[in-house]
Amino acid sequence: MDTQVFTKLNTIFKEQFNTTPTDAFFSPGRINLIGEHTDYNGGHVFPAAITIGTYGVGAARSDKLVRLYSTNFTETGIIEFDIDDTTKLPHGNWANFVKGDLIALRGYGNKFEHGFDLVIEGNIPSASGLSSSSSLELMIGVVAQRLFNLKVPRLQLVASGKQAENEYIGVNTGIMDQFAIGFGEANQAIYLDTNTMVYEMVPVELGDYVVVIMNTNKPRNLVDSKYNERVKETQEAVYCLQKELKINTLGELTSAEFAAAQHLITNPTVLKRARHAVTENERTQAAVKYLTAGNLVEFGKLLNASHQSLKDDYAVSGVELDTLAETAQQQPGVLGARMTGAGFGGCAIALVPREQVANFEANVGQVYTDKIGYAPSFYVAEIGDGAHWVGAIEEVLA
Ligand code: GAF
Repeated sequence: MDTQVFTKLNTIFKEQFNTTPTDAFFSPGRINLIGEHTDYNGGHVFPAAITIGTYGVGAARSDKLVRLYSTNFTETGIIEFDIDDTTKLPHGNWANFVKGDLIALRGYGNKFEHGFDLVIEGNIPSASGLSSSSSLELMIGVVAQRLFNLKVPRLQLVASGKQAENEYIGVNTGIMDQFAIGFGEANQAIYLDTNTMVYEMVPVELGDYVVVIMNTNKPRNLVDSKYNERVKETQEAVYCLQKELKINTLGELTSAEFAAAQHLITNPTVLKRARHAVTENERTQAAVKYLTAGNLVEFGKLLNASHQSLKDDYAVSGVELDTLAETAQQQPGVLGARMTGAGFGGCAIALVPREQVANFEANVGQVYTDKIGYAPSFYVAEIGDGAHWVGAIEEVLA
């Protein structure tokens, strides 16, 4: 499969750039098992890299040009700029993620003495909330490592991706997506405390169950502005609580501590947002314990509770995600289901008995199509490795 994609990209590279690539790269997408909208609140997250993602073939240049081509956005053709040029491309241009990432990497003192050519192709469904943007950012990180021979720690690639998102694109995301894509390993999820940045790899052993990804296929609008609104609301909650508590983030509070101090938050909307951040952090810690102990039933219940909280308190769900998650929760043998990622469309996940997957997809698909007017898509999630250099092109194609 990979060889096929790289063979195709190798041909396109030659057609578009009239030269040959030297190296092949892959950067995955991610799902988040639980711990949603906690990463910019100093809480815990539990994401995993998946086997779908962004493929790339590239080569260093001797001049300072960067030339980019994506088979997913053929209408933009080749995008070309000087590697030192920081001017933003028009809003929505995919290459802004590349530029933003290069700027962030340079900010860490990395020197780019020359440019590069890169052809990419992603198989993450567009606007699915499986983090195609972080996948691209980390792709640029591993391309830079290889083609500029940068000896940078992986965490710097991760931080650069987040910085590109926050400072260049203008969405105040946390670090979960880039971290999952930077540090992912096959069959393991990452239990990360975003307050301390201490993390642990946790084997995802699901026995007779699989994680099914359910895509709403809803065109996503306003995600960025709504996302930034949630960031502000939870920051406001922290300011209110700081009148009496010595905290910097909501992730520092247990739900009992929060309950005792919640009178300090007078705005009912802000109160609900904060309650989600605090309770979701606790659910995440408990969920990891249950998964590690092999208690999938309790793990699944926490997935359901997470969805409820994201719907009622955090208001980042919507009729499409609710229909998928709530219909999934009622299917035979299903242990739990919830939206995954930022929300407002995108994907949900469900813990489904392997032998029930076909029935599950048929039933949930039918209910969703009847209610929403178009069909969802389903994929069985496979947890894969983080962003990496795949190899020298001639070896990859051999
Ligand atoms: C998006 C963001 F990029 C993440 O940082 C995280 O906040 C997530 O939404 C919600 O949990 O994917």
